[in-house]
Amino acid sequence: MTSVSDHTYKLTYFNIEGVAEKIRLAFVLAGINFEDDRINSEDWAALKPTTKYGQLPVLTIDGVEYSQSDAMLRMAGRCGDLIPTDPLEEMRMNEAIGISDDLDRALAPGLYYAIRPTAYGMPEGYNNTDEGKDHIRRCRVDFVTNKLPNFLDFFVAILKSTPGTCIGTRSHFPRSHS
Ligand SMILES: N[C@@H](CCC(=O)N[C@@H](CS)C(=O)NCC(=O)O)C(=O)O
Repeated sequence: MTSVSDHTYKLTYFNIEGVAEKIRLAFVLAGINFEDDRINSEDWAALKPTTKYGQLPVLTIDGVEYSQSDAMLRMAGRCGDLIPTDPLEEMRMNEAIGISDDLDRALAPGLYYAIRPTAYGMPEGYNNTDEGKDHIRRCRVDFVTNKLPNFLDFFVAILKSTPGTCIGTRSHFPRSHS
């Protein structure tokens, strides 16, 4: 790939943070100009079948479409010199990303039972039943009471163990979750 500024970038995603915010932030940190293309759910129905995996985000570079948010994050990091060159520092960076992914997984049941119960083997409309509502409430209480405090402790420990930025002596990928 030639210089970052020789290319055009369009990041297409929903108008939420979700899995794209980390890429938006990495682009900003990397100094890469990009079109922040935010679509609404009405437009998504028509767009979905045209995407490679039926999912967003899609990153379009010079008219070519790429998928998978972590791939985009690492590309932005590589272009913006945000990835530590030292392999051990890079491993620490990936460790932090890994624990962030674990947080996503811990959050997911309380989110997806509510917005797409079929993704978790429940019938359509489960989220509107008394049983479903109680299930969602219990997942969320469990997340906030038991899981989130552990993750916050992990992140505090990571931040305390590093000077200033996050890993090593340089900035690294930001992670952001809705
Ligand atoms: N592993 C993929 C996951 C992408 C994903 O789950 N996208 C969701 C939004 S966060 C999506 O497109 N949902 C709409 C649908 O599946 O119809 C990534 O990180 O890019």
